[in-house]
Amino acid sequence: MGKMEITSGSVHEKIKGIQLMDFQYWADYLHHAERNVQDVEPITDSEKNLSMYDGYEIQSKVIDHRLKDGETIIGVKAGLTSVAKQQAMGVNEPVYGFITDRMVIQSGEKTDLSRFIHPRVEPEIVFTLSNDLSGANVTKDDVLESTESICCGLEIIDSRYRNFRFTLADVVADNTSASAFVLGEKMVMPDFDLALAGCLLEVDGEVVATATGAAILDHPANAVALLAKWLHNQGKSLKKGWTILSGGLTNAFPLNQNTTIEGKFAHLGSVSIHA
Ligand code: OOG
Ligand code: MG
Repeated sequence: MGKMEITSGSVHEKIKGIQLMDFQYWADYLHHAERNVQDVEPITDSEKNLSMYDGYEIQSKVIDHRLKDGETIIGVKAGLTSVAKQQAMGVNEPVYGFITDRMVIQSGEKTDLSRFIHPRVEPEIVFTLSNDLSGANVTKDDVLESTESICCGLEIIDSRYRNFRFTLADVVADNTSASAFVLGEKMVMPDFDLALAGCLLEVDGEVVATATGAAILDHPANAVALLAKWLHNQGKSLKKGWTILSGGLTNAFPLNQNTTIEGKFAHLGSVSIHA
C-alpha cells in the first residue's frame, strides 16, 4: 500500500477497495503549515497506517515544494541519532531529511523568530566531504577518509506538528522538523577521536545539557555512513561540499525572545544563536 500516487484533490481514494493515500495532499498540508508559521495535527491522527515509506514519499514532495519556491538543496541531516533525542521524542530509530539554502543562519546575526512556530535548538557535529559518497556498505572509516572538514553547529528544529507530537513516520514526512541551522568555523579533521569530543549546551550562560560525540551512534561518522547507505538505497549519494548534520547530541531547548543558546565543543570551538 502507498506505492501508487493519487494527485486528485481528495485525501483518500478507493480503487478496487484498496485505500490509497494522497501523498501530495499531505505534502501541501505540511508546506502550507511551514510557510504560514501555523502548527497542524500529525498526519497519523487521520492516517493511522502511515508508514515510513509513506513518510519519505511525502517528504520528497515537501522538498519539491521548496525547490519550486526557488530553494536549493545544500545538504542532508540525520535526526534522532542519539539516545537523548530518541527518548525525548519517544521514538527508537534514526531518520533523515534534507536541508536547503533558506535554512542557513549566519553566525552572530540576531535570529528573527517570526518565521518559526516553536523553535528548539540542539548541538550538532557537521561534516563536509571532499568527494561524493554512497554505497550499501559505507563505514565510519570511509566517511572519515572522505571528510574534508568538520565543524560544530546548532540546528533549529521547528516541527510543524502541534507540541512536537508525532510518530516516526509523521516526522519523516515533515522533513524531520528541519528549519534552520548555524555553523561554527570549519576545520580540517583534527587529530583526535570525535567520539570523545565533549559538548556543552548553554542557555543564557547556564549549562543545560552535556554529551560527547559518542552520543551519536557511538561516533558521529556512523550517522554519516548511515546517510550514505540510505541515499544509496534511493539511487542517490552524499555530495561533495554538502553540509551534513549528524544529529543532535543532546535534547533540544526552546529558543525564546532575548535568549542566547551556545554550543561549546572540545576541539571544535563554539557556536551560538540569539533571538
Ligand atoms: C526531529 C528532528 C531530530 C535530530 O538531530 O535529532 C533532529 C525532532 O526532534 O523534531 O534533527
Ligand atoms: Mg538535528
